[in-house]
Order: sequence, then C-alpha cells, then structure tokens
Amino acid sequence: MSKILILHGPNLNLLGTREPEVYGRTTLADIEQELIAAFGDQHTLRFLQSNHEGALIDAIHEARTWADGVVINPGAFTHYSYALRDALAGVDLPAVEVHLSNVHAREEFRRHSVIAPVCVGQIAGFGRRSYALGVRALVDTLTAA
Ligand code: CA2
Repeated sequence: MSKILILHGPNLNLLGTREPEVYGRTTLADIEQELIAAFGDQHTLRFLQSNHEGALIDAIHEARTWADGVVINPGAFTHYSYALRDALAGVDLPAVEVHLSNVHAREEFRRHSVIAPVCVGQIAGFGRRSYALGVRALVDTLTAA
C-alpha cells in the first residue's frame, strides 16, 4: 500500500474541452477515475489540479507529512519553474514526471524540462495512459527501494 500525490499543473483543467488533436478528448475527471479504478484498492491516491505555482508547491510540501511519492504533470511549468523543481528536490520524495503529449516531438521549448532532473524519470507521449504508467513506475520504485 503506497500513498501517492497526483498533481496536475496549469490549464490541465481544460483537458477534453479544447485541442483534442493534441491532448485527446478525455477529461481530467476521466483520468482520475481510471486511476482510482486501476489502483484505488491497493494504494491511496490524492489528486490536485491547480493553475497556481504556489498551490502546487504547498501541496508538495504538505506531501512530506503523508505521501510516499508524487506523480506530477507540471504542464508548462515543466519548462521553466525552478520553484517547483526546488520544492520537489526539497521534500525528498520520489517523483515521476508525466506528460500526455510527446513533449520531445513538439516545439523546441517543450523539449527541455527543469523538473526531470529531480524526478526518478519521465513518461511522455502515451496520452491518458501516461498517468497510469507513471503510477506503475512510482510504485515499482517504492517497492524496489
Ligand atoms: O503533454 C502534456 O501533458 C503537457 O504537460 C501539457 C501542457 C504543456 O504546456 C506541456 O508542454 C506538455 C499544457 C496543458 C494544457 O492543456 C490543455 C488541454 C486542453 C486545452 C488546452 C490546454
């Protein structure tokens, strides 16, 4: 039984409503339900989506008190938020970075993550399935530890 914080960054609340050719038609609520269905009986999952850097940072700090690890889609913060990176580095919890799209096959600025160096690894390009793959990777890391 692992306790996992699943964070979604800015604009991901719009998922399923716009840009379906890039991000698909699945909503964030759909993804969260899928994760609960797949992992909820074995693991404790808590979710937060925020468009605010500080709210994500506060949730990471608070995770120190209850979580074993973090799965995070930092959205566009991926590419420039040193504050989010420092928060993850500071709490010393294993984190997995996930992306719906293959950020390496898109615009140049999306190819660089300032978050990835403080994560166990990064999963990108599998659409909604990136999240489940991220949870699996985190649980595997926690089990192997
Ligand atoms: O592919 C991903 O998961 C991203 O983290 C999504 C971010 C983007 O800035 C990253 O480079 C890659 C953008 C999330 C915005 O999501 C929207 C969904 C529907 C409509 C508009 C935005």
